[in-house]
Amino acid sequence: MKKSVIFFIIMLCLASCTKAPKPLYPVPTDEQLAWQQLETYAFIHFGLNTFNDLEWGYGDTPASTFNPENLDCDQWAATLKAAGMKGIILTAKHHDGFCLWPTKSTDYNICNSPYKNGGGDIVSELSEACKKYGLKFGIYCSPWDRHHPRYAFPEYVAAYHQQIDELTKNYGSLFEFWFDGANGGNGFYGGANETRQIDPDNYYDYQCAKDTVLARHPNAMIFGGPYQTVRWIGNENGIAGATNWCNAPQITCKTDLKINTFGSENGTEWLPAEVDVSIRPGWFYHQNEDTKVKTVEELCDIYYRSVGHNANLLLNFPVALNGKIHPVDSTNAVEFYQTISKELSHNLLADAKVKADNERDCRFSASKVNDGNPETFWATNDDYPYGTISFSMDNPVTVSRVLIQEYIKLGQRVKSFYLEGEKDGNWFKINTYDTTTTVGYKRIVRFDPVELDKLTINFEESRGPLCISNIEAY
Ligand code: FUL
Repeated sequence: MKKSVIFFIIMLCLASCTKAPKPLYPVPTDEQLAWQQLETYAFIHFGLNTFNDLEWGYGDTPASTFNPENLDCDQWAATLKAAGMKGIILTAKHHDGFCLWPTKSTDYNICNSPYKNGGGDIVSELSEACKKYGLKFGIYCSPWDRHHPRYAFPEYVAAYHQQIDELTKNYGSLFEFWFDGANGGNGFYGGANETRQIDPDNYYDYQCAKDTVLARHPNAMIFGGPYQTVRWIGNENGIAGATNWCNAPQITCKTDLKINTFGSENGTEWLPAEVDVSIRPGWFYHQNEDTKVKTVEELCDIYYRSVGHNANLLLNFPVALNGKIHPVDSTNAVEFYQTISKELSHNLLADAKVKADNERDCRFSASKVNDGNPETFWATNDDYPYGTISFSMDNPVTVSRVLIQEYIKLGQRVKSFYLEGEKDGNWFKINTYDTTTTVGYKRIVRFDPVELDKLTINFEESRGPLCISNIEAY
């Protein structure tokens, strides 16, 4: 064939292709997208509180009580890796003000503890262990400081920024920086023993804090404060909203918690949610909670209600007095990961034939939802903000989970959907445990096992044409 004819045919094909749907704002940044793909990572709460059986040290506990005898950050990293965690966030400083690294900002730090005769640096040890085990590393540095004599005055803000400077400069690449939301109240404050209140949105100079973090770690997410790039889910029970938008208004320290939990369909910011929850009742280790570690079943339920509800899961491990993750916690966490991996291991739709009632064109055909490529997606026409997609199996299968992902680079769209099955020509609605409203990056719905030879997903309402990149069933 002549070159000009081939060129003509190519041009004809391109002309007949419709365009991809326009983005429906807000949309994620590349960094937010990469962060959402992490899905599960761990928190470590460890510090003076651990050695004094406290959750919120008052700020007067002597540094000399910090004495882990067999501290082993490799054990933390190895355990958490085996539990499927993609990274670890460490409480470098909690509200009591005690710093786990040799900071120059205060003498209330690890240099004045017996640990390694004052020569230790746990932020460095954990950062190294994370590198060794291929885990990302993040830092929590509490803005509230119940020890510092000048808390609530400008001098503390300078000290806090010095801490942020040290932590962002000396410990390698960070994937997240946590500004906790607990702020002000009573404390030691250098012996003043009083109550001090501040305005969290303005006192800490969060703008500068964010600039420092992002200048050195452009991929890092900011948790908390008025310039956050990811949002708190609004509770510490491990549960994201049944409806969960990444869209939200700009959140400040004063925003209504409901916005944190559900996001907001008309929100103008892309603020994906993070669910933080501890594997024990407390964030720090207490021996009397050795019998209260969350069971594998509870952890799986948390997974489905967080990752399965379009949020990241930040699962906390309170490191014990000996400086290690307790065996009950590690056993349950690893078994939890194995259970979820097993439950979601064999996608029953991988080879199914797919059909939809509306397809934008061949580049956005229904078959894109099970081609294993997250970059391709099924899309409907601009005037079709709904759609039905069906999967036919060669042989009947038993299903109890359906997993759906939107192509969120173009915005979160789906508002409601429902599932139907067909067995021997009889259709039935599938009653799910999980709500079938929003989808976003990921929605997993659970239901009692049903046998079917056809599965249909009816997307009833969407903010615009559908853009679905992946559908799986287990
Ligand atoms: C809260 C803190 O007050 C808790 O102690 C814990 O650190 C949790 C993750 O955040 O706001």
